[in-house]
Amino acid sequence: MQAETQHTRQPIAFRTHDPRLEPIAAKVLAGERLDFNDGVTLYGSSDVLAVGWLANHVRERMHGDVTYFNVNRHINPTNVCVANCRLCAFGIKKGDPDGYTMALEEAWETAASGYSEAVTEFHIVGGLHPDLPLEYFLDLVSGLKERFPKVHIKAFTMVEVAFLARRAKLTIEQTLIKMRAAGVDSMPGGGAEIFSSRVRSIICDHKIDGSEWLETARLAHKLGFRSNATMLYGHIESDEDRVDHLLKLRAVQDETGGFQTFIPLAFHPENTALDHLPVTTGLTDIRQVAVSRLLLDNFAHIKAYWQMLTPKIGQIALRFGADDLDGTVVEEKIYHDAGATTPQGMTRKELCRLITEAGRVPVERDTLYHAVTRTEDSFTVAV
Ligand code: V47
Repeated sequence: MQAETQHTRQPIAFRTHDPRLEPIAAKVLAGERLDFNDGVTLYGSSDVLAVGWLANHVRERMHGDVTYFNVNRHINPTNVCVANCRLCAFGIKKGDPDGYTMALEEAWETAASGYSEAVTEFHIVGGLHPDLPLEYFLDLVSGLKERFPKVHIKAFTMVEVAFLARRAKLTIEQTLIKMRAAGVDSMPGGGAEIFSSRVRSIICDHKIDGSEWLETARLAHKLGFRSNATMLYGHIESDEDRVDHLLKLRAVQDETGGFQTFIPLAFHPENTALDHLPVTTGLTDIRQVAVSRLLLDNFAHIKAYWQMLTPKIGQIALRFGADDLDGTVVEEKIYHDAGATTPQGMTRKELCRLITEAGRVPVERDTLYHAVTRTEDSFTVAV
């Protein structure tokens, strides 16, 4: 399979009390692709440990014990947003006193604060601001590149790219080319939510639809950008919607190979219009990581985003299919506005302890998964 590198492990027999998992296990052990029905069965199985065992088998086949992490900093230049998505606690309408928009100098200063650990990546996403022109975002990025030339800039979701293109009356390609010229190196995976139009029309009807998200990703990959992909789960979607989402991503990946990492995102209902919904449970989160690893056979990496999962569940996810624990982050807003009680950031030392105590080997990476070697406050990247 495209993304796999082989690691040798002692064979251990697969065991389950759910006979429906037997044929799926046979496929997984033979390195065969799973289909839609297999995905639904994995979500519905009563034997979540067996599902996890299979995902762990694939994860170890691909990465052995290696677990990646990176030192990044999130920057959210504005929370003002024209969309009014029910899923979101971050976006604020223009004119609301809780809205903020950083002046460029302020955004650059934000980037500089918390820079002491030699950040290798800026992760930049924000609201769909009704007035900020594309040039603001291009200047933001080029100013960051000027000040921090070694830092990889992972910026703007497919939703933001499509919005900025429309506002600037440019095509998606023209917009992406301008972004690249300004210094955008790759793109984060947000805004994918769930591709099902039924669900999308309820949780985020103001966003581009699923096929536009996928098409924007496709165009970005064809221009040479790598990007991530996400899925928001744990709200009103069905198991079939989740499988459909994963298989649509897998199909684009077959075509472009441009996705690096998949990040399942658990819905946090607090302070959203869907606050009557319960939060996901630990086993739902863990199963989601495992099913993602099993269905996305052409994605090299599955990320456990500890900010959303909590550090404890994030650590357990490392034995259920995840090979990446994101990240040091520093000041996360989107989940914390939606009630996340996890710390805003984590040091490299803390991340390494979580990984080591999970029986894994921590490897610091840059955004493109090159190993990073550190000396005090600087770093080199093995390309
Ligand atoms: O697109 C918004 C989600 C995403 C809520 O690419 C919510 O490396 C839960 O995409 N509850 C932004 N989720 C975060 C994101 C991300 C995070 C970490 C790494 C990467 C990467 C990408 O957060 C949004 C949306 O799907 N979101 N509101 C909420 N109330």
